Amino acid sequence: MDTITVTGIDCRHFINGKYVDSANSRTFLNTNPANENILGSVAEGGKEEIDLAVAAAKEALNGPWKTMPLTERSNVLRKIGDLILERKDELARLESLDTGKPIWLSSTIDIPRAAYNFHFFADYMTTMGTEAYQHDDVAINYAVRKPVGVVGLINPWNLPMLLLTWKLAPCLAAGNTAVMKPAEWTPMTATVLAEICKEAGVPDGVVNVVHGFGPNSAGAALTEHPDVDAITFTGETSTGTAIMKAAAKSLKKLSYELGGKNPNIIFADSDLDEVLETTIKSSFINQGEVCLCGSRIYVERAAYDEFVDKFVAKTKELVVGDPFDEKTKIGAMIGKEHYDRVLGFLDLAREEGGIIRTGGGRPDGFEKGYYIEPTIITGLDRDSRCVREEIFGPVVTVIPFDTEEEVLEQVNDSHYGLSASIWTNDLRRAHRVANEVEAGIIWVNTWFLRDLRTPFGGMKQSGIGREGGMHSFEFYSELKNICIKL
Ligand code: NAD
Ligand code: 6OD
Repeated sequence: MDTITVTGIDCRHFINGKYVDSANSRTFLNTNPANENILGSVAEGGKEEIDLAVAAAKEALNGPWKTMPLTERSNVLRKIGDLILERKDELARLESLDTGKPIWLSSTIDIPRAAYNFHFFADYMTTMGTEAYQHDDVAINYAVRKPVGVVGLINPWNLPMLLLTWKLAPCLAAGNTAVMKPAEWTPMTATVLAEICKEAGVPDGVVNVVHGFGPNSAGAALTEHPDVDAITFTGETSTGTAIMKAAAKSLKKLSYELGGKNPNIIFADSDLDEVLETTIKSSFINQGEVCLCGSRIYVERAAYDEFVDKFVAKTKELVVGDPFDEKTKIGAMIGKEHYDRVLGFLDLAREEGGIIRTGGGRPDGFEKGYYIEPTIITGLDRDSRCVREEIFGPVVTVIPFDTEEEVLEQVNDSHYGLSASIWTNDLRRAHRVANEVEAGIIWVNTWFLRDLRTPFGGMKQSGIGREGGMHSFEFYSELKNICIKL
């Protein structure tokens, strides 16, 4: 079969330490969203390949991985991080080819953070303790942490390597084995990651990759497999529902990082220059294809006109274009289907009476590629679909508010509850509002400032469970209580 040819990346499945073709030899095409050129073909996995990968992962649970001393396992994780950094330029290039994101972004955020995920958990895993209780001279109880077992990692396309490593590093730190199902649009860095794990000393069968689609394909086969003990999933809320149904048959442990419609709440007393600089990022970075992007912006009326004028002016300066051009701030959307969906929301905004203050469609000068201008919409009311639904593109709505109570009521009127940014110089108000906003992650006077020890995840339909530091360990391990009669 053909393999991805651009950089010689082999996009067959990686099972039990080896590249494997699909049993039926089926492949699917991988396209560069920036110019619509075909990059190569990828093996299309299904039930047979998932069966093979899960069997390898199950067997590896009782192999050398099980008995490897903690410090050695920690060193393996550290080495994975080192090897990611050694191949940083190559990985950044692959990530930008697959996703259409600007190369500056892959090389300064996606890939360094992927390495850091391993370096962080290499250290963190050595600090984890458990509890012990003595009951007079009668008994002593102590808890030991065991791996959950075979974990299925199902990944989206927006931050492919960053999010896959965010799952894989703690999964391995806790002694599990993994079957990874990368998003069908972004197969390349997952394959390289599996190779890197092998080179770093991860025994065969511990890390496996099966490429393919979601429903009726590799994703569904993984979620239905009776020997998969847990699924960690990042993606759309509706996919989360389908996975939960499938996983219910064998009562798998689930961790969900899902969609969001995150509010930015800007009070008039905040430092407008700082607000603007960060809001440009929180609105448009990665083409707005970050689950944490703030796409509903609420501005206190006293600052509204000034904010909108300056925000529009700064947004017009953003260069949209070739991801490999250093001037580019905004690259291409992931693919045609998503591009059409986002354009559909722009049409809807017009129909719903929205005023497009800048952007609003495809920029001039591109014959190929899925480019969309960064777009600011005002004049929409709270029931508009553009204000309520996740667009996952470079599109934000701006709405004025008069009181704290009013803005909180609007902000919380959503099925989503992933993150929020609050901008104010009043400490009491910052705390009061942060306390009331229904979201799992709240930033005050900043955005996407990450400390990997802290709980990460969403409320309501934005997620189930938390990851990060000990929260990741809670998910990727089982506590066993041992009671010894004295
Ligand atoms: P998606 O749900 O369409 O796909 C994600 C993954 O799930 C892919 O690998 C896909 O093949 C697989 N999949 C799809 N249907 C499946 C099924 N029935 N069974 C098993 N697997 C299945 O999501 P996407 O379009 O790749 O990503 C965008 C979405 O992800 C947005 O909603 C975004 O908000 C969300 N997201 C959330 C976070 C977070 O941390 N909360 C982070 C990144 C992205
Ligand atoms: O920073 C992280 O750990 C994380 N999970 C980011 C998610 C971004 C969503 O698109």
